[in-house]
This record gives sequence, structure tokens and C-alpha cells, in this order.
Amino acid sequence: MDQNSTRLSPPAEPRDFGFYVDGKSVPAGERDVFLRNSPGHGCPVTRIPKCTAADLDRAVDAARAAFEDRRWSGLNGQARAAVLLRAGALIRERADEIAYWETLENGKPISQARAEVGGCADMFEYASGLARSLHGDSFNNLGDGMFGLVTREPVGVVGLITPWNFPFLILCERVPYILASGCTIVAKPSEVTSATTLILAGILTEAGLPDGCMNVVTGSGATIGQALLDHPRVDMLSFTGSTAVGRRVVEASGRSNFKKLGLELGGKNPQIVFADADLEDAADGVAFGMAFNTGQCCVSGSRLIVERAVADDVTQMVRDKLARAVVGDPLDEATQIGAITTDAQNSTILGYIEKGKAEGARLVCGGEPVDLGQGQFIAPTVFADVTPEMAIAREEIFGPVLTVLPFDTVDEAITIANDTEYGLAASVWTKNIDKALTVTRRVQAGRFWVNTTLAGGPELPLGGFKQSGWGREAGIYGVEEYTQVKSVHIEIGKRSPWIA
Ligand code: TXE
Repeated sequence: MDQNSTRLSPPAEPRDFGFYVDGKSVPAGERDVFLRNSPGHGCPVTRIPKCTAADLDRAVDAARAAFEDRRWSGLNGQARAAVLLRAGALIRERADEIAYWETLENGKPISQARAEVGGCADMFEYASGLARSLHGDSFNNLGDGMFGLVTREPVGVVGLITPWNFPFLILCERVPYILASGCTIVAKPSEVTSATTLILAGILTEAGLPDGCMNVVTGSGATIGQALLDHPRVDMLSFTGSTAVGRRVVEASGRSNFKKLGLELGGKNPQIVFADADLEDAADGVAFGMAFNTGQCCVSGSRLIVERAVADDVTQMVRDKLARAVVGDPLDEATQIGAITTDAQNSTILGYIEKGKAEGARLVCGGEPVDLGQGQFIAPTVFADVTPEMAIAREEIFGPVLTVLPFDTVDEAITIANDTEYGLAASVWTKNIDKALTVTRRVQAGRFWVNTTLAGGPELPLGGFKQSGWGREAGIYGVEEYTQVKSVHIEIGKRSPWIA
């Protein structure tokens, strides 16, 4: 690894990772491995074990034992908070290393990866406070003979399945909150981006998390992921990924043991721009919202819904901005738009671009791969003259592709914004408070931004309306999600007899 030189380069040899059970890294041994190629460089960077069903059972047993003997949930909030705080500090210390492997496996720009890792440390620091402040309720109004308590208890063993677009960020939007609640974890990262999840498991042990509380099994979704969904000794499943697999998660819960579920699924998120907005800010926000993380972002602002009077101007401004965005080697500090993470995703995005052209949309910019001599890159692409029924306006593309849809009235803007099966996120750009509040109230989305986009932090919850998911992660809501509520009735004094 050439991590310390001024200019980063991929490692000369791929790094071997073990999976993680009961506080220890387990080498691949005789197991098959995934050899991961860097999407930005085309060379092999990591080797990850393909775990077996027996490995998964071992991980679930470890998490189960750690939960049942209360080695974690039985600690007081102060002790749990101390571990989470130490983990945050260790993440900050190792930020360059984590960002390096994240960039190599995912293809995102190194500067972005580093910023995300800083945000992840912040998640741990914030969640440490929640480990101490999580509490229930009491009812002192039930009469002199009765006192009522509502307690929150950790759900148990949580299966955590994460995708490849933000391998470390999405993980850290969940792990510290799950641990703050007192639950234990069996994580299954995406098979193409497992490295940083495995690094986090080691960090948590070093921070003092008891063995068995954080386990990581690696392998494909169809084998290990599905086995985790079906596992009868897992109490809750948190899944982030496609809506198609989300359906399988719900089915598996019904088939196995009615696991509690948290789901964060797809999005087709509107960016509504009114003529009275600061159009320079709006154009910058729209360009950022569609091209950040190469648009491989569940909250990507992929539909520009713009007031007709300024539609052409705003479209040109977005095009001019995107023309200046730097598409390049993900390890280069100057790069703003990196590689497309998987071959399959690359084909999907290029397929949608062809579909957009065939459907009669007007290509404003992009529309083709960028040849950098290695890796896979796609130029940020804008389609105008899009109508709401076109596939590029309806389906999640998960790439740097923006569709422009004009509107004339506030009602029409809201109708177009809501004309989707999804409801993950939305942005509105206007200087008129009435329009901003009306749109915020009536557009169905779990996350909303006014005169900004893709802003976030550990305090505010995330999750979706409609087919974008169930439940919320992060914030106080994120900890409560991993608890269940118990109501306790306490009789005071002598019972009035049922049988005299
Ligand atoms: O996701 P999958 P894919 C969307 C996006 C993208 C599409 C496909 O539109 O183009 O999904 O991406 C695990 N049982 N999003 O195919 O398959 C898998 O190993 C259990 C939106 O990569 O949903 C990985 O860990 N697990 C999204 C995780 O599910 C299974 C993020 C996500 O992979 C499984 C990613 C199974 N049967 C893609 N099959 C978002 N909302 O952020 C797969 N997995």
C-alpha cells in the first residue's frame, strides 16, 4: 500500500481480509475468496472470504451468547458510551486508512471518502450520549393502587445487511445506534465492498466492545445474505439496498420468525426549483445532488422539477456546472466524480441512457463513458424534454443521470414530485416561505431539504415513505428502532380479591 506518499496509488498486491467472529478475525483458510478489482483502476485490491452456512451459524451463536449473558446489554449506559467514544476516536486516528480502502473498493473520490469517515466518527460520538440518555416512561396517574412503567429493552441479535454505495457511512449510521441500544450484531456487507466493515469490527474490539457483540460474515447476497434473512435465531434485520431484495426481506421475515425489520430502499428523489430561488445556488445544489457519489446514492436528487419560466436557464446552469466537475482517478485529491462501483451498475446506467435517447428525451450533456485509460467512468448526464411516464423519469437509475421536468404551478410541482412509488428524499429551492412550507408539507419523503440538498448528521433521522422503506435510522429514533417497549403494571398495597 502506498498510502503515505503524496500521491496515492493502488496496492501492489491485494490485501487479504478475514471475516470476524467473537472478537477475532478468521482467515479465509480453505474457503473460496472474492478477488475485488478497484473500479477506478481495474487492478485487484482485496481478497475477502466467502463464508459458509456454518460460518454464519458460528457468528449468530456468538452474537446470541453475547446477548443472552448480558455482557453488553447488562452494562450501564456510561460503560457502553465509553466504548462508543473510544471507537469514534480510533476511527478518527485511522481515517486515512479507512478512506483508502473505501475508495479502492467503491471508486468514490478519496477526499469524499475521508469526509465520510469523519462523519462516521461523529455518529459514534453522538450515539455514545444516547447510550446514556435512552429511557422509558412512567405513569403516576393510575390511582393510588397502581403504578405504571414503560421500559425499553434491546431487541436482541440484529442482522445488518449493507450495500456497496456507502459501505462505511451506511454501516456507521446503524452500528453505534444498535450498540447504544444494547443489541448485538451480525453484519453482512456487500460482497464487493467488505473491507471497511471488517476494519470497523477490529476497531470495536480495540475500543473495548466485548467479544461476540460485533460479528461480520462476508459472502454473496444470494447465499449468506439470504441465510441471514432466514435465520431463526436473529431477532431483527436492518437492510439497506434495492427494493427488489427488500421484498425478499419482508417475505423471509414472515417465513422464519417474524423478525422485526428496518428497511432503507430505493429513491427517485425530486429537486423542485421555483423561479424565485437563488438560481445560482439551486443549479449548484442540483449538480451536486445528482452527481455526488456518481449518483449511486439512494437520496440522489435525480429529478429536476423546475418552474417552466426558468427551466432552460437552470438546465444550462446545471450543464455548465457539470462541465467543470472533475471526473478522474478516485485516488487523486482533485477528483470530484469517481468510478462506477460495479460492472453491473455501469451497464445499468448506460442502458438507461440509451433508453432515455430512445424514449425521445433531449440529451443536454454527458450520455457516454469517460475513457481515463483504466477503470469505468460515466460523464454526468442531463436529459431535458422528459415526460413523467418515461422510464428515466420513473425508475431508480442509481447513476449520474438527471431528468428535467418543467411545471407551471405549485400544485403541479407537488403532483409530479409525488408521482413515484418511492418517498426517500426531496429538496425545494425557493425564497418564498409559503411555497417552501407548502411543498415540505405535501411532498411525501422521509428526508427533506430546503435551499440545500444531501445535508445530514447524526441528530436527524433517515428513512423513507412509501416503497422506500420502513423505520428510521440515526438520531434518538435510530436507537429506539432497535428496542422494544415493555409495559409494567405494579400494584401498590393489598389486592382487591377476585374470589372473596
Ligand atoms: O443491490 P442489492 P444491488 C439499488 C440501486 C441499484 C440496485 C441494485 O438501484 O441499481 O439496487 O444494486 C445483499 N438476501 N440500490 O444489486 O442486491 C447484497 O449482498 C439477502 C439502492 O447491488 O439490494 C448487499 O449486501 N441479502 C441502495 C445488499 O443486499 C441480499 C443501495 C444490497 O444489494 C440478497 C444499493 C438476498 N437475496 C442498491 N441479495 C440504497 N437504497 O442505498 C442481495 N443481498
